[in-house]
Amino acid sequence: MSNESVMGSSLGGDRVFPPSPEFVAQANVADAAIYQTAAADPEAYWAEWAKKLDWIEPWTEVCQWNPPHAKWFVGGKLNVSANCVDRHLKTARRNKAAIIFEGEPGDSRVLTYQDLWREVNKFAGVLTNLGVTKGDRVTIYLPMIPEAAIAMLACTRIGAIHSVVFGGFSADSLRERINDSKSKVVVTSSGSWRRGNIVRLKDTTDAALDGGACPTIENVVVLSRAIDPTMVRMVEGRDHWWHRLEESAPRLTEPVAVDSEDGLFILYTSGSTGKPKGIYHTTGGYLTQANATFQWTFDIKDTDIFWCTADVGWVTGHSYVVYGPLAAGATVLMYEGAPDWPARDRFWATIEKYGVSVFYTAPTAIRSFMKWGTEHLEKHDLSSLRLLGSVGEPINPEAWLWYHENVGHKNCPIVDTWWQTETGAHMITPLPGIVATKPGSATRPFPGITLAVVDEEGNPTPAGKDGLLVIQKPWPSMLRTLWGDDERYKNVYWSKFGEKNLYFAGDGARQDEDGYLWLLGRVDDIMLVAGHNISTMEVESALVDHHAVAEAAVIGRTDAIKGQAICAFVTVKEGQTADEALIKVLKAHVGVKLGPICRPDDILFTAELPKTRSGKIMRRLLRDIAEGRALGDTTTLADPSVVSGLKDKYEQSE
Ligand code: 6R9
Repeated sequence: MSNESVMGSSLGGDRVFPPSPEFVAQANVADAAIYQTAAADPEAYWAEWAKKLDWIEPWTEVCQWNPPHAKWFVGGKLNVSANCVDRHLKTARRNKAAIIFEGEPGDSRVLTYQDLWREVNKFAGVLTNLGVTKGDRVTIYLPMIPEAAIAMLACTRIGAIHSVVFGGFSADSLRERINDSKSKVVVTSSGSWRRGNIVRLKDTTDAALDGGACPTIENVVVLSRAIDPTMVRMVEGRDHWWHRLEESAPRLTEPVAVDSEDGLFILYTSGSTGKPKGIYHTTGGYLTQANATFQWTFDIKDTDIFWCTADVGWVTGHSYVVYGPLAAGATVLMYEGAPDWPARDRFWATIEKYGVSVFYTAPTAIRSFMKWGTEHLEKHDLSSLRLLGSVGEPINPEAWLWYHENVGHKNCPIVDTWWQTETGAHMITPLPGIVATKPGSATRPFPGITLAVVDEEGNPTPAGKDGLLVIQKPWPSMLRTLWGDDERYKNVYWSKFGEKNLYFAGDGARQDEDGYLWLLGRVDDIMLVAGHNISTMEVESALVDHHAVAEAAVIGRTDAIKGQAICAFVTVKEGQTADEALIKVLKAHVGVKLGPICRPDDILFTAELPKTRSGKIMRRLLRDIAEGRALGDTTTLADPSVVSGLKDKYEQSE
């Protein structure tokens, strides 16, 4: 990782986009001195943010750091649902929309803060009646509907720890997560809508539980959606309809006082090998940083309509659909279904329908929109938008510019936010009123975050050199451990640099002369070609830069001479011909953009790339294909047929 980057300004660092004077004039943060203030005393700075929450008992110490274990706001007591709901009722926000819901078939609902308060109270009563108490785990397996947020908040009201499992996961994945967390209750729905089809979540839940496969589960709560309730199998004594349970539940449940370091949630992330990691977050620090980053990164005002397209099954849905927006008293939009249903303009129609002002999505979605063409956007008035965000993967400069021009009509700042399930909230992102952006760079750490790019020994790398991203000081919303496996927690995140106590994020990065951070993807994805470190991300960006290319995934395959050879899997835009001539053109294009060393050795065209269900490209599987190995774990793939198809195609091309 210590080699000089061979790529110069290939990531697009040559263009700088300062915020407009109009944006600056209204920005929540307009004075760059905040960076120095926060850096001078991060604990004092975070304590100021924590004070913006309602505490039942004050903390006695801001941060206790016994590497690698941190405690924040030690001794403080609070309740998350009281912070996300009750406290807004005392203000003018009482009748403000908390959640605007758009169902895939076009059904729509608005819950004010008062409505949300009523629903959270009732469902907290349901959970209590089922015997759930403080510290118990509840698995939530729901689609993107308001009840997902209601169930999460109801858990927090009584101090239960939730484990949300993405509604697209299989019975096996659900079972593994229920058993690892030893949940008492599963909350699910009979069904949900996806691309005009009904997803039968209750059937999957049954498949996970049947035959006593989840011995800790005592009750299943089923919300009725999309399926005639008489057609849903209900197991006597175990399964109960949500609305029936509410009939006999108390209308009010007082929020319990929870210790700042009591558990808030577990969220499983799939490691590249082995069983999923149960990322464990606690209460006070998490809520503090979710609230802070939500308000500052997105420059949130009371008048904003905020739309984060992530599912609540991912951390982005936890922090920026539920906890950040509701702690801040904002209005958040939740959309149930697919971006291309009933047509490819659904997102733009939805932005127009509700007047969305801040829009937060992922590069994988942006690349699909690019592939589909701009005619879908042109049908809609997107002038309500004032800020755009990106999360999940490095955003290719080409995709950034497309987003800027076609969605942001060239006057919305773009916040490219780097963070992880483990970090709980944004760690690297521009503050849109004070940081000029560069397409492809997540810019600089959020105030109060101390991080660096280092070499294999943990020493900072000079500007322009590739290295490893590490976090140097504990931060409020950091994971506290891996659920039930503290040894693994220490090994995965803290062992690489030993005594230096640096959090190893697993991502490659580089800092430029201006101190801007460029994320290079997972370290496992960085190639070593003839002694040069080449980031898969940069070759992908060079390919996507060509007008014919929609998306690219690049991997290094073992090569006897060069160590690794560069192998690219490419999808083309609609109307482009994928042929031998284009392969030649693309190889030459990358050679010119990045230098001859970066020219792909092989290019294979494909209709789809293998992705995780949260939209990240699974390069590990592409390496398996290119190196002729049996495929590794494919359970987190969105569409397993994509890889098997690719494997056949690759073998034929050799
Ligand atoms: C929030 C989320 C974390 C990994 C992370 C990195 C990649 C996320 C990124 C980004 C470059 C960004 N990642 N945001 N890479 N620029 N803006 O996605 O959490 O699902 O745990 O994934 O995603 O590789 O390490 P999670």
